[in-house]
Formats: sequence, C-alpha cells, structure tokens
Amino acid sequence: PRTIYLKDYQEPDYWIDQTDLTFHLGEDHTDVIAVLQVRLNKSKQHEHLPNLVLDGTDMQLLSVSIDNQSIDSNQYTVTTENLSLPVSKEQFVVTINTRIKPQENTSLEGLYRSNDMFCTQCEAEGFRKITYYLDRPDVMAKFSTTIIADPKKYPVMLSNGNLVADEHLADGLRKVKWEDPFKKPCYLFALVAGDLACVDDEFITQSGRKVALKLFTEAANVDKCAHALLSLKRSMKWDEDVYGREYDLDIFMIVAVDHFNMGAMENKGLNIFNSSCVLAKPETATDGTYQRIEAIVAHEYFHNWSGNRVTCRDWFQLSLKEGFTVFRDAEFSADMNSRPVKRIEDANFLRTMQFPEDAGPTSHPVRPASYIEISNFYTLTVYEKGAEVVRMIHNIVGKAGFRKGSDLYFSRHDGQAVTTEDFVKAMEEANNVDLTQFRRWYTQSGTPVVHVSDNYDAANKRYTLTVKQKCPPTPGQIEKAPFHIPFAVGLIDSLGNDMPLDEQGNTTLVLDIKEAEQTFTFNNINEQPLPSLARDFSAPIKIEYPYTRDQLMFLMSHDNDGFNRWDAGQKLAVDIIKELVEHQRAGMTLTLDERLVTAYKSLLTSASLDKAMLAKMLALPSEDYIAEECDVIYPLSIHVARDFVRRTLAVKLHKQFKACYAANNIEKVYQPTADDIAERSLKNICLSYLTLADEQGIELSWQQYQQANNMTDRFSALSILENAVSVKARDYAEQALASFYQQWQHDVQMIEQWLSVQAGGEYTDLEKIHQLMQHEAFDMKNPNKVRALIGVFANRNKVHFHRDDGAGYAFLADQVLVLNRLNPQMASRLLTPITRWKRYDETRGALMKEQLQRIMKEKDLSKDVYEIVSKSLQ
Ligand code: B3K
Ligand code: ZN
Repeated sequence: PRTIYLKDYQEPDYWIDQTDLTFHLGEDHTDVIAVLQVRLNKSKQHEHLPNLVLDGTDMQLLSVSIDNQSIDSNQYTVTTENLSLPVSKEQFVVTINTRIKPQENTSLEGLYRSNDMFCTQCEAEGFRKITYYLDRPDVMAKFSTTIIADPKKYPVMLSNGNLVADEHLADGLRKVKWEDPFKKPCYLFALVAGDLACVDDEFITQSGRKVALKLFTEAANVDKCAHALLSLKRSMKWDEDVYGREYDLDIFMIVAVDHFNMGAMENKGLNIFNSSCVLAKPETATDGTYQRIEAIVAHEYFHNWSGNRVTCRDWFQLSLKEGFTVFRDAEFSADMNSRPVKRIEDANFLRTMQFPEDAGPTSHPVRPASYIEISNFYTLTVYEKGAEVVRMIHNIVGKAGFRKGSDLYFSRHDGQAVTTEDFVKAMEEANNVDLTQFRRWYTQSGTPVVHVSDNYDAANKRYTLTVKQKCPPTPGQIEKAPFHIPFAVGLIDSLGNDMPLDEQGNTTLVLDIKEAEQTFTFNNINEQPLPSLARDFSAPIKIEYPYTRDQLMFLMSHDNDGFNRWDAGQKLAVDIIKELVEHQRAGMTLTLDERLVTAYKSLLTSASLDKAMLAKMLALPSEDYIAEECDVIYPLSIHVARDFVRRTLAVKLHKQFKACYAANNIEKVYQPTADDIAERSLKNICLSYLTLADEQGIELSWQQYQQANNMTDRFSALSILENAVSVKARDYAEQALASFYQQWQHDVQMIEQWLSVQAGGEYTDLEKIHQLMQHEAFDMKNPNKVRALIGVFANRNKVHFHRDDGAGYAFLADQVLVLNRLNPQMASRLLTPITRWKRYDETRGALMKEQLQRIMKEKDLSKDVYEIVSKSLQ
C-alpha cells in the first residue's frame, strides 16, 4: 500500500463544473449514468492535454463517451482504481455508464443497502464506489440526481437540494429529479430510497424564510423523532445567534439508517444518521442518548457552514471542518445544558481516550502529514484535540474576536475548499494577533507535559511559578519545538478564597507559556498560596505539580474553578488507587486512605455543589484513565484496586449514599432537561454504591429496574445488577435480561443496549460472548451490533478481555480478520485495544503483539487494517 503525503498536494488537472447523475435502482444491480462537464485547470502548466484520470473501484464499466462520441475500450485504460481517458479539448462532456451491486456492498461505503432501503456514505472516498469521478474535496461541482425505481418498493426517493421533477413512467417505474444549487465536493453527495415514514416540522430563519424539516425513518419509529427535530431547531437558532449563520436551502432532511459505520453524515440538505444517534423516546433512550442526539444533530447541522459552504482542500485538512465543528457543537451543548459539566465530560474524554492515542503507535498531528488510508484518520486527535486547538484560539482572541475571525473566514472562503492555514490566518487578521508559534499545535503530535514548581518569598510577598514544557517523542517526531500554551492560573489562600492577581482584581490570569522554561511572578501575595493550574482545562496538556493529598482535598472543597475542583478529586483518587495497585501486586492486604472517605463524605454533605457536579465528583476515575496514568498497565490489578475503593466507600458512607438516593429518587414525568438529568445521575451513582454495600442495595436496584418509568433509571439498575457479585443479583440480572429481550426484541436500539450491557458485564466471559455472537440478535454486518458486543467486550470488559492466557486478544484478532473482508473500516477501528501493547506488562504485551503479527500475515489485508497493524508493530 502507498503512503500519501501532504507535501505532494497538487491541484487537479481538470475541474468538474456540473455533475448530472441518473440511478436505475434495481434488486440485482444498479446502473449509474454520470454526465460530467469537465474543464482544464489552466492555473497549472501543461505541455499537452493530460489524460483525465478518474477514481473508481468495485464497479463494472459499461460504456464511456466524450461529447456524445462513444469511446472504444482500446482507447481508455481501466484498472482496479482508475479510469484514464484521452483528452483532445480543454472543455468537454464525459458520459459514463457503470453498474454497481449495492446489495453486496458490506463495506457501507458508496451506495449500499440497509434493511430494505438504499442509502449512501461517501466521505471520505466512497463516491468512487458509485461512479468514476475526481473523488477529491477540492473538485466542487453542481449536482443533479435523477432516481428511477419501483415506487411500490421505494415510495421515498431523496437526494441533495430541491425536488424539481417527479413523474410516473410508462413501465410502472417512477422518476424523480433533485437539484442542489450549491456546488459541492462529491463526498457530500447523498441518495436514499426506501419505504420510509416522514415526521415534518419547520423553522423560520432570521431573515424570515420558511424551511421544511423532515425526518425520515421506518414507520415503527415515528414516535422516536421529536427530540432530534427539537435539537435541530435549537441548533438552527443557535447558529444564527452565535455565528450569524443562516440555513440556505428551503428543505433540510434527516434519514435514520440502521447500518452505518459512524454516527452521522452531513450531506448537503440530506443528513444521514445512524439510527442510534437520532431516534429516542423516554422508554428506550437514556439521558446519555438524549444528549448525544442533541450534540450530533447539532454537529451535522453546523457542518452546513463549517464543512459544506467552506470545505477542505484535501483530506489532510480534515480537522478544519471537524475540529471546528466539534468546538461549535460543544459550545452549543454547553449553552443548552450545564457548562461546567460539559467541560468536565469533554476534558475527561480527551484525557482518557485521546491522550493514549497521542502517545501510541498511531499518534499523528491534528493536521496529519501522511496517510495510507484516510478512513483511519477520523480520530480523536483530528476531532477532539482539533476542537481543543480551536478552543485555545477562542480563548486567545476572546469571544468577540473569535466571531470577527469566523465572520472573515466564512465570507472570505464561502464556496471554496481551503486549509487549516486559511482558518488560522482569518483569525489572525481579524484580531491582529500573531499565531505563528501557535500553529505548532497543528503540526506537532504528542501531549505536552508542563512541569510546574513554585516558590513563595514571604519577605517580599512575591510568588513565582516556574514552568517547564516538554513533549514526548512520537512516531516520526523525535524533537519538538515549544508550544504556545494558554495556561489559566488562579491562586487560592488558606481560607479557600481566590486571591486577586492584578490591579483589576482578576482572580484567574491566562499566562502565555511560549518557552521551554519560563518563570512568572506574582506580586503583593500576602500568604503562601495553593495554585489552581490550567483552569477550565485551558490547554490539552498534562500537568505535573506535587500536590499533597491534603492539598487535593482542600481544592476539592474550595477551588472556584469547577473543572479543577472536580479534577482535584480525580487526582486524589488516582493517587490512592495507583498506590493500591502496587500493594495488590505485592500481595499486601489493601487498606483505604481514610482521607478519601472524608473527602467523599464532605462532598455528600456539602451545600455548595449542585447535583450535576456532585454526581460527577462521586464517580471514581475510570479504569482507562487510571491506566493512562500508570507507567505500566496491569489491567487486572487496576480493576481489583478500584473495585476495592468503591466497596470500601460504599460500606463506610452507606448512610450518606442512602440519604442522597432517597432525596433524589423523585417520581416525575421524564424530561431530558439538565436539572432532571443531574438528579437522575446523582441518584443512580448512589444506587451503584448502595448495591455494593449489601443485599438491601440489590433489592433496591431490582425494585428500580421494575418500577422505572424511563430507560435511564431502568438501564442503570440493569447494569448495576449485571455487575453485582451476589447470587441474588446474578439471579435478578438474568431475569431482567430475559424480560428485557422478550419485551424489546423488535426494537433495534434496545437490542444494542441489551448486547452492550452484557458484553461489558463483569461476569460475562469469552464463552458467553461466543454464545451471544450466535444469538439471533447479533449480526456481524451491522456495525452497531459489532460495537455493542465485540467493541464493548474489548474496551470495557477488562477482566475477561485481558485474561492471562491471551484468549481475549486472539478472539479480537479473529473478529478483525472476518471484518477485514466485510467492512475494513470497522475492522481497523476494532483493533485499537491491542495496538497499545507496549503500554502493558510484558506478558500481556507479548500476547497482543503475537496477534498483531498474526493479522499481518493475512493475505488480502485491507489498507485500513494494514496501516494500523504495520504502524503498531514498528
Ligand atoms: N463527516 C462525517 C464522518 C464520515 C467519516 C466516514 N469515514 C461525520 C461527522 O464528523 O460529522
Ligand atoms: Zn463532523
């Protein structure tokens, strides 16, 4: 497989101005006619007219003509990847007739079937599975789509833009035509045909235009559409208010499909969603699902400007649209819900999931410099770290400055395909700031570590902070230049109050760290302060400061910064659990540092925390986060140590958890509002501790499972029971799982949850996973089910996945090899846990490596899997 480099980027030899597609959708195959108006790119030097080389795979070429003259097959060349046509004019029309087999397409890229409908997924390079084309985002054309199909089977036929023709043909078929007035790259093309119900709504834009909103889904799901439509209208309004961006077509459609590799796709005017990311009702969706739907609907909608109107020049620029759009959706969610909680969730996610990626074999910059398969670069680094980079710019130029910058960016580049450099330039020029050094965040990979030491000079009332930054080596980047790090700092006095740090009385200052080592001085500091560092997670960095456990307890109850207050609790717990991991490995009896009990007790009795914050602070750091903080990962010891802490807290604070549960177990009609979500999460975390304490807790969970009027409470109880050790709990869990299946076997979203709660269950061993794979509910061709069963097992079931004999790793490798043929994108994503083999104890590391080597030996390895495995073995 070939590596593609950013430095080799060149404009295409030809542009396509107009693309007219006709689809004859059939039960055996689909014929596609593409009529392309092609024009020589005159900004490039040409000695003679180059061949027109179009991308195309997995299709049968039926015929080609240029300006209506059919071209003989000995005049063109077709390979498994291209069609190369001779050219004799600077401007001409190519007509290409191809045949594809959507029914056999299990990669879920290009045109494929999901249940009984046709649908598409073209980003990044799926359009080349539909017809021969210049499949690159800098080629932007106006599109029309004509669909011809049997109206009985496919009463709904959709594509981008506006419906401009609809007629019944003599042969009983129906023909519709859609036209998209905006030019776009082919990755934003979409087509859907099926027997779908539609839920309608509307939105009036700020300039008074009426936009029809339509959510299409299978008829059984029409009662699950309201939340997505509400989220859509809120997003449309928010983008007008916060960014001044109005929607630009008269219709906006969303389609829910069950087979989808990712969450959703922002095709112009016709978003296609994984059904799990759009469908919800209280009986079947948890609070988490409600919030995820709100975020993803917003994300895809926001792409209409950040992605579609202004798109990417090439795929190395992916974070231009993804990092920016994740930042936009995060701010939207923060405005709709609790801002500090959203920040805690995002920073926690980044640290737990992206930091390990950035420290592992597939680490890459936010703007990668090379790739083998672009699908492998839809990563946490490009998305989540990319969003943090945009957030840092936001914090550097301020809210109003950021708006000036985004206005300039959108107006300057509307209708263009651009680069992250163009984005940074617009921000710089609109604000008159210099982001030269800041740009390193786009080109250097790895998580910077900031080491902080301090000194208080009582005689001169002077406090100094000395910071040293370094960034560990990552693949291809041994040495790094210093980053520009916005470092938000507060100083706390012995009473727990923030000290004023300047003449204006500001209590948080953003220090600009730019050097490898730098000292900052604070004057008029009346007593030795305790620093609160990188407040609100002001940069995606790790901090080293030697806090004592007592100081962390102090910050837990006094830091004015919500994020750092939460983080102090995380740091305290990590410190304690890491020590217990060592004790466990040394065969010592475990005892819990009483200070953690005291700290948790004061949380439970504190009046200064709202419910959302309290629920967050009562959750111990995850096993993944603890692992990320360890030099060598011993997964089973981490599990045992963390479990010991949970049990001890459960017993020692039984009274408090019980009172808190009772106070928040309030019967009400389900609503996914921030307050109610907070209340439920607090109640349910208390329940999880109560269940660890005694049989009464188990009874309480069982009772909650049976009586819940919403899925959040029911599912919490189910997963608590599924992970509880007593005989009684095992029995309840079994009963619950059986009745759950009985009741919900026809509900796709419920079955996904049913699979995942079992896959992650502490008592679900490999044998049970094998059984579930044989169950009628499982389907290897459905990515949601693969993720729910195999993905959850490999990522969350630490005990059984990491068993000593390596059978968990061999199992994962087996599944990767099957998926390598069916769906390469899924296969390469599923691999992630064993790519981090160097982080584990020697025995486990070797067992994981063995499986990677086994996969590497496979003939016909997809580019997706090859790239990840080969990089992991380097
Ligand atoms: N842009 C799509 C991602 C599609 C990736 C396909 N390999 C979803 C999103 O980020 O909005
Ligand atoms: Zn996106």
